[in-house]
Amino acid sequence: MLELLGLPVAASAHASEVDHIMVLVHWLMLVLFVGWGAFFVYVLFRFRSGRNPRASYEGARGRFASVVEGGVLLAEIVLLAFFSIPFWSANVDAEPTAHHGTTEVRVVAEQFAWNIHYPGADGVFGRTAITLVDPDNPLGLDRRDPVAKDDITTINQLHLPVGRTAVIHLSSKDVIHSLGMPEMRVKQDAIPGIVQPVWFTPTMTGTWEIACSQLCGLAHYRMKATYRIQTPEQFQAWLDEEAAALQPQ
Ligand SMILES: [Cu+2]
Repeated sequence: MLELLGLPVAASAHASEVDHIMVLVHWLMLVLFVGWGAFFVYVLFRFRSGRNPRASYEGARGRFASVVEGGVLLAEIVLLAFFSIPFWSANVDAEPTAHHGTTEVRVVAEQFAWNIHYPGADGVFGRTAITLVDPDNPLGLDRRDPVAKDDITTINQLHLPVGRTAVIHLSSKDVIHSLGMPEMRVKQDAIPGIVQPVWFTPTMTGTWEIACSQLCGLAHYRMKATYRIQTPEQFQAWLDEEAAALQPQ
């Protein structure tokens, strides 16, 4: 079943669990589709006008329909209670489980780009202010703030190391966007006024695309970024390179 769904590669620690739930939901949908489809064809034949010239005002008799409905309800309750809710509480609601520490990064969505903000060597995000936002400084980062001096910012380029839990502090400057990272099995709305943590642990290196997953305006179609999962050494080398580029010439 998993192959039939044509899902992208599963490249994060929780991905196989998401896929498992998706497979279960699709099995239920398949059973319902075939079952209800067969019932529909049966009804078309059984209650054809040739045999039933007058409409019945009593409707269906017998308890078959309620038993089937009860079975569908039960299957849905099992999916929710034993799969979806436990998954959500362990992978979304819980504190991030740090695998070899965490990589903290801010992602600020705007029409129509993804602004990425790393805290730099000191591990502390510098101050940002809406009054400092301009085309050269889309994050509004205050470089006069001592802890902001080493901060690294990029546009539409997210780098993360493999095997380490990534915590993305996601927000938006204007309208609702959505951070979609299919290979990580991550999708989270970016909502103005809310900083939403998103966390996951990449398990595979590769280069993929972040696509905005909420229709956010006329140029929504081109609101995409590249995310690159690298070995810790490659990631550190990239950070060093970016940090070196920050030094005044
Ligand atoms: Cu968008």
